[in-house]
Amino acid sequence: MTSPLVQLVPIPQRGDARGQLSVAELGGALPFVVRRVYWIHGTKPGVSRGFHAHKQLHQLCVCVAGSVRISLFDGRREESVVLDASTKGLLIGPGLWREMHDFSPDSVLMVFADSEYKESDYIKSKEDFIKSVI
Ligand code: T46
Repeated sequence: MTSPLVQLVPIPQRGDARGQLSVAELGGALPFVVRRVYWIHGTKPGVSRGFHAHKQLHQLCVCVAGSVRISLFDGRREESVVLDASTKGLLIGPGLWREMHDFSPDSVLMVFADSEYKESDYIKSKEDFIKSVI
């Protein structure tokens, strides 16, 4: 049986009368030590992003406001998921072509990564990616 490409992890939320607080911590929602955090916001209407894979990077994506659809492709299968709650984390490991579509105007996609930014870790050609995984 093949394992799903979309790996969702629940982000615990500690709500009280004041509102919500969500937490991603090592050993909880985060299976790796975080070395970088970035967030994608102010995405213009109709814009899609991504269109690359990573050689080694592991990431946890959480859409902390609004929504976005992320599609993952391993060279054979494609799966897609809508991130529309700050309680829904998506783990993306290496060897997956990722595309982000349908950003809502208010979306803030926060990404926790296990490595600093390295241009050399990107595979930006889909053809090269497919060759590397098949
Ligand atoms: C990913 C998806 C989910 C940096 O200087 N440092 C960084 O940490 C990042 C992530 C990007 N950049 C620079 C590189 C580009 O000049 O910011 C610019 C935009 O990055 P990029 O076009 O790679 O952004 P996306 O949204 O296509 O992809 C990003 C991540 O790069 C990627 O790792 O998995 O989000």
